[in-house]
Amino acid sequence: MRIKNNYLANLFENVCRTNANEIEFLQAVNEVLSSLEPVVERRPDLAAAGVIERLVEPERLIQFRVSWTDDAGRVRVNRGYRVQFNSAIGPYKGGLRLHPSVNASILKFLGFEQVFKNALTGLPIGGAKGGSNFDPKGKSDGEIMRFCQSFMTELARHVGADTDVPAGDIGVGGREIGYMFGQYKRIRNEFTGVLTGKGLTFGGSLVRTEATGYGLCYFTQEMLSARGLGFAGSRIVISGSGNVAIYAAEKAAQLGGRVIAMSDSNGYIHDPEGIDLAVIKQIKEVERGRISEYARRVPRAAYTEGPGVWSVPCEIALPCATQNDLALEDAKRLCRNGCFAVAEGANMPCTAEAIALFQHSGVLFAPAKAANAGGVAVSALEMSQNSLRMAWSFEEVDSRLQEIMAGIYRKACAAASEYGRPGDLICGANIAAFLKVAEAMLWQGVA
Ligand code: NDP
Ligand code: 2IT
Repeated sequence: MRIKNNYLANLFENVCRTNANEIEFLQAVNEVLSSLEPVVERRPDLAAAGVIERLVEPERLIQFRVSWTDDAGRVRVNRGYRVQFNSAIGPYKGGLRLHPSVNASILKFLGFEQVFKNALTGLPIGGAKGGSNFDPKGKSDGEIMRFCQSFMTELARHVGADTDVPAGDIGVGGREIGYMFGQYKRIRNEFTGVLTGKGLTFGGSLVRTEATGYGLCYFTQEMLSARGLGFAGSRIVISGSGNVAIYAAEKAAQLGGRVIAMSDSNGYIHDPEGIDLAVIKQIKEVERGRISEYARRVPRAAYTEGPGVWSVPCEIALPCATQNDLALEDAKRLCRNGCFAVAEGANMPCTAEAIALFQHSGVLFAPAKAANAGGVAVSALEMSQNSLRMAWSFEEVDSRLQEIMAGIYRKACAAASEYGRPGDLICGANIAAFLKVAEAMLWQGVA
C-alpha cells in the first residue's frame, strides 16, 4: 500500500532498506504505518520522540543452533530463533512456530504483529515470537521430545516468567509445550509460568486450547451483530484444520453456523451438510493425519487435492491456516459467491490486495491482530493463574475471554471513528494498539 504521509513514507523506505527482502515483515509494517497517517498528523510529539522508528526495530533477535539426534542415530541441525520485539507494556509474550518455512522475516512479522495484538487485549504483555525451521511432520514422539529439549536448552537463558513467556503456534501444541516446560524446569530447578498452553495437570489454563478459535467467533459475532447479522443460517468456510481452525469451527457451529469446508496444506474437504468435528478432531488431534482421510470416513463429503478452499461458496470466511493464504483471486471469488464477512484467525492470512478488495466491496473485515487475540489473552490469564497459584473454572475463563473480545471490538471501533475511519477495523485496531504502546514508550524515555 502506498503511504502518502511524507514522514511515514520516508520511515518505511528506511525500514525497506534495513530489512531488504524480508517481504512478510515489510508487508506487516506497511499495513500498520498506513493506518497511522491520521495519528502522526495529530501527534507530532510521537515523531519527535522517535517512537515509530523504535517500534519497527526488534529490541532483540536471538538466533541459535539446535542439534538433536533422530531415531536412526543421525545428528540433525536446525536453526532456532526468538525475536523479543517490544517490552514497553509487559514481559515479552508470543508463540513458537515449528515449520520448515520459518525464517527471520516471518518471525519478525509475527513478533511485530504480536506487539499490537497483545496491547489490544488490555493485559500487561509485550510482544515476541520464536521458533525453528524444524519440520514436525512425520517425526516420532521421541524425535519431537529430543528436538524440544535441545531447543529449550538454549532458549532457557533468554526466557522466564517475568522476562519472556513463549506459547504455541503452528506446529507447537500441548505435546511440545510439555517437553519444553519439562526441560526448562530441569535446567532452572524452578516451577514457574515460563510457558503458556501447558497441560492442565501442571499449570495450564482451561479454555487455552479453545481460546483462539472461540475468541475469533466471539469477535466476529460482535462485528456481525452490529449490522444485524449473525452466524445463524450462514455457511462457513475455514482454511486450515489445526488448533485455531478446529475451535473456530466448534464455536461457529455452536453459534448456529454451518461449517462446510476445511483444509490442510494438501487439500480441502467439502461437506455441504456440515462438517462432523468429532471426525476432524480424531484425524488431526489424535492421529495427526491428513484431512483427505475425512472423505474416506464421511462418504457424503468430497476431498479435492491442492489449494482452492476459497472456491466453496459461503457467507462467512475464516482463514485459519497461515500467512498470505487468501489472495486477490480468492477474494474475488468469495465476493462473487456472496461472502459478507471475513475474519482472520491466522496471522496475516489475507494479502494486502485481497483486503483492499474486501474493503472496497463492503465485506465486513476483522483483522488478525484484533480477531485472533483470544489465544494470547487466555495465555495472559494462564500467567495470572500461575502467579496466584490458582486455577479458574472453564466458565470463568470463557466469560473473561468473551469480555476481552468484545472490549477489543469496542476499542477498534472507537479509535476508527475518532481518527476519521469509521467502520475500518484495521485502522482502528492498529491505532488503538499503537497509542497504548507509544504512550508507555514515551513515559519510559528513549530506550
Ligand atoms: P496448527 O499447526 O495447529 O495448524 C496449522 C494449520 O494450517 C494446519 O491445518 C496446516 O496444515 C495449515 N497450514 C500451515 N501452513 C500451511 C501452508 N503453508 N499452507 C497451507 N496450509 C498450511 O497451527 P495453529 O492452528 O495454532 O495456527 C494457525 C494460524 O493461527 C497461524 O497463522 C498462527 O500464527 C495463528 N494463530 C495461532 C494462535 C494459537 O493460539 N495457536 C493464536 C493466534 C494466531 P498442515 O497440517 O498440512 O501443515
Ligand atoms: O499468534 C499468537 O497470538 C499466538 N500464537 C499465541 C501466543 C501466546 O502467547 O499465546
